[in-house]
Amino acid sequence: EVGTGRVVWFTGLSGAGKSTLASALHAELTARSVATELLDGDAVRENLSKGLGFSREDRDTNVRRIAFVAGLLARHGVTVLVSAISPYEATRREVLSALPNPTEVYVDAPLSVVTERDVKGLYLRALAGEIAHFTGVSDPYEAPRNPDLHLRTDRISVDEGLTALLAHLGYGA
Ligand code: GGZ
Repeated sequence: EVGTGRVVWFTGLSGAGKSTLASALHAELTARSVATELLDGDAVRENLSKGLGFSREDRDTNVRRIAFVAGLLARHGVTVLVSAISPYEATRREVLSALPNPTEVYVDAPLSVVTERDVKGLYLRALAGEIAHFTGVSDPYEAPRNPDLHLRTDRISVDEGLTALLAHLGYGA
């Protein structure tokens, strides 16, 4: 094994704030000269996982691909920030347990809040029945039972979330 990489895995509903927190952490760690890479659900699905849908099988394939790449990077000393809904507990357990220095971050906002925010209008469409298998509406989200860090994004600001992350990961504020 080369270096001391790690994987910070953000899981949660669409619109809960995974990407926002991961990119804030990415900027902060980069400013501190920590070699950091971001594997974000959206970018992954446009490239590495192009063509995959949202069945359980496709989501699990997506999550396993992300974990595979994260592992390669982490083994070379990179701090990898993963942002993906990753709704299935068993699959998260499987991939996280195989990664070096994994941290599971549950980015948690109640469905009522993400539905209210509805940044991309996806919840409105999902609730209208226009998007099948939409996480939290017509598809499951299995919340982590024992996350390393649990961030209630309806109660704390992005800045407070970032501070909690930095502290948890062992970086001063
Ligand atoms: C959930 C969906 C769906 C369905 C499209 N269910 O907020 P977004 O828009 O930008 O992020 C969501 C993204 C989810 O992709 P992930 O790769 O993170 O999911 S998983 O880990 O389960 O593989 C959302 C959009 O894709 N999106 N359709 N049906 N989210």
